[in-house]
Formats: sequence, C-alpha cells, structure tokens
Amino acid sequence: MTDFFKGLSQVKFEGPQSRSPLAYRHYNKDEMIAGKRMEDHIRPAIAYWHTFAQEGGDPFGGRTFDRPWFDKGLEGAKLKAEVAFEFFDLIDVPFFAFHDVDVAPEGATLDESNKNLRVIGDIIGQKMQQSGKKLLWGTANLFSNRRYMAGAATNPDPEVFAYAAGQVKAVLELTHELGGENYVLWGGREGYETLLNTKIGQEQDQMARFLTLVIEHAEKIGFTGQILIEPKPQEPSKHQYDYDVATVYGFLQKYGLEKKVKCNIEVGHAFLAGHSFEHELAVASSLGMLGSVDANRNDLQSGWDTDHFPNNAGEMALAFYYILKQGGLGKGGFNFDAKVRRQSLDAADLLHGHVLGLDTLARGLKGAVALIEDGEFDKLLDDRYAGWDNGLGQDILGGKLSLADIAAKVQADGINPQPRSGRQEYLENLVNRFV
Ligand code: XUL
Ligand code: CO
Repeated sequence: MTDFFKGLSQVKFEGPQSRSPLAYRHYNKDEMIAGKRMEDHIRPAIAYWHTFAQEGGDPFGGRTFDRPWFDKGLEGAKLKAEVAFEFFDLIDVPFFAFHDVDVAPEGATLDESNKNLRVIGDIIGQKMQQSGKKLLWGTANLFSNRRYMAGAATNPDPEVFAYAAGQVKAVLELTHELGGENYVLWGGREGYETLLNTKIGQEQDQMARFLTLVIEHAEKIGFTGQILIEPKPQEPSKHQYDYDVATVYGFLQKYGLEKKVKCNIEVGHAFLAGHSFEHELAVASSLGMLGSVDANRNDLQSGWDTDHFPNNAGEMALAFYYILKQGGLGKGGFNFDAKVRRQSLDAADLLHGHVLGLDTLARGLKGAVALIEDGEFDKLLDDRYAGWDNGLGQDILGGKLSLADIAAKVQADGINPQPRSGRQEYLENLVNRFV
C-alpha cells in the first residue's frame, strides 16, 4: 500500500439521504435494473491520463498537482501503477483505459519506449489478475510528441507514419494481452492547420491505409475487441478529419471499412461539433456504429474541450435511452474522460469527481429505464410515424410507386395533408417526469 490515499476508504452506496461527504447516492453497482446489474449497464472505466498523469496545467501556468510519481521515470511509473490500482479499488469501478505514454515513460527511440511499456505492462497485468480489474480500452498517444505535430498517419513524412505504426502495434498487442475489450483511435492531429500546406485527399488515403493495417494486425493476433474511432471536430488541430459520427461513417464507407470499426462517442466532442451528445449517439446507433462512450461535459461558455465530470442527469437519461434501445453497449462502456480542475489538489478530489460522474450516470440510467418502461414516450414516437407502417407509406418505401404514380395518387385520392403538432413541450414534460 502507498500512502497517497491515506485516511480514505472505499466509496460505498449509501442512498440519496446520506450525509457522508464521500458516498454514492445513486450509483449502486449491484442494483438490478431492467434485468441487469447497474455496473453491467454502465461498465465504467477510469481514464489513466486524467486521473494519474494530468498535471493541472493550463496555457497560462504549469503544474499545480504534486504527485510523488512525477518526473521519476520508470520508478515513478511503477508507483503510479500502484496508486492507480488502489484508486480503482477505492472508487470500486471495474474498468480502466490508458494511452501508452500515461502508463510508461517515452524513451529516446521506439525500441526504448516499447521496452518501458513492456515493463509496466507486465506489472499492470499482474495487478489486474490480483484485483480482477479489467481493461476497457488501450490506445496510443499519437499527438503529444513533437514528431506528430503534422499528424501521425496523415503526416507528409512516411517515416512519421511508420513510427506511429510501430507505436500502435505495441499498444494493440499489449491491449490484447491484457484482455482489453476495445482499441481506440483518436486522431487529434489527423487533420490540418492550413490548407496552404495540406493535400486533403492524400492525407485521407494515408489515414485509411493506417486504419486498414491496424484492423489487419488486430485480426492477425486474434484481437476480438472492437476497433473504435473517437470523433472530434477540432482541438488540437484546427480541422480534424474525424469531425463527427456522420463524417467518420462517410470516411469508413469510402474505404470499405464501415463494418470493421465503430465509434467511441464523447460528450464534449459532440458539443464542439455543434451537436448534442444524444444526437451523436442516435446517429451512431442508427448506423450500427455506437461502440462506446467517453463520459464528461464541457464548460459550455468556453467553447473548448474542458473535460469536466458529467453532472447533467437529464442529458445522460437521453443518452441511455438510445443505448438501451440498441440493447446496451456490448463490449463498450463509459470511460470517464474527465479531469478534476487545477485547483482540486487533493487525492480526495479524484474520488469526488468520479462519484459525481457515477451518480449522474446512475440517475440517467434509471431515468431512461423508467421512461422506456412507462411506454408512452415510445408510443408517441411510433404514432407519429404510423402512416409509414402500411398503405401509402409502405407503397412509397417499398418502391412500388414512381414519382409520377405518387403525383397521380395525390390528385386521384384528393390528398391534402393537415399539419400536426410536434408536441415538443409535451414530450419535454414527459421526459422530466422520469429524470
Ligand atoms: C481528447 C480525447 C482523448 C481520447 C483518447 O479530446 O478525448 O483523450 O479519448 O486519446
Ligand atoms: Co476522449
């Protein structure tokens, strides 16, 4: 045991009336809800980067957090892993997620980095066995090092592509060895700053080649997890190719990869793309592309990706509605891609942030289940489209009528449709009853 979390004990469910400063009020992992344990619905994960590697810096000032593993190389990484698994136990969450550089220090060469990753990967593997904790996903950081400033797969220099490929190979293999259920690709620098120095078509071809290589290697090593792309429209690049779910789908379709890849959808990224979170979920689900979620929220005034912990139960209820409607996230889950604020210095703050997130998700889940079980919401939606279930609607959809046939039918049958209310406020009140 380290003394990082000295004086803190495992967070327990105590119910909404609890006065304890640190307790779950809504997240009750073993509670059965719609036939499944709450934990199995949510499949929550701790993001290694925000919780253990984040330093509390911002563009105006550096590190505010004082962590005993900072600046200590491989020894520091070992201590960090100790503390991470202590945290997973204290917060009582089954999964975690990492980038290579979060867990092990980068070396001067790919070989050196991979050796460090191997050392820490073995330690993490042992700790997973002892604790029963699981890996939701692994990913390679292809955006922080200056070599990636002009992209990884989309770099004008093929040697950068090659280096990135070597990095992904190592992390994909480690993810597979650790039983990871997903592998994520977030293309932070796969985009451009200015068109003046960029060939968009060329870069897209490179990106597709990279993804194809990753898929092929995953198949070759027997990785059966999901390969996920995480859409985001900008930041750090001015224009990112994986703008949103629809854009990602178009890209995948162009290169024939749409059956091989799904999306990891992040709340804050949806907002940056000018969408709501539920929009991205609903679009992904309708395309069979909803694989997993990065849970957080943005400071909506900042216009930036602030990775706050989720605190909007209403938003999460609508999110869970689409997730439940597709029968859950399967191998995916809810990764807390969220960080405590730079003034939140204490070890306990890490727990408070995640409790906020989990209680918010629990309330959202319960709200969505209640909404679905009540049935009126779904019925109203079905009623709105009922015309398409038979008669004219089916004839149109089934391709039985040409444009001329339809026009003739309007005349012959005297069709003159009367507008009906969309009942938005009625529906908002209905949803409010359950959240
Ligand atoms: C960045 C972001 C990443 C990905 C993993 O905005 O969301 O942390 O989740 O690379
Ligand atoms: Co993310």
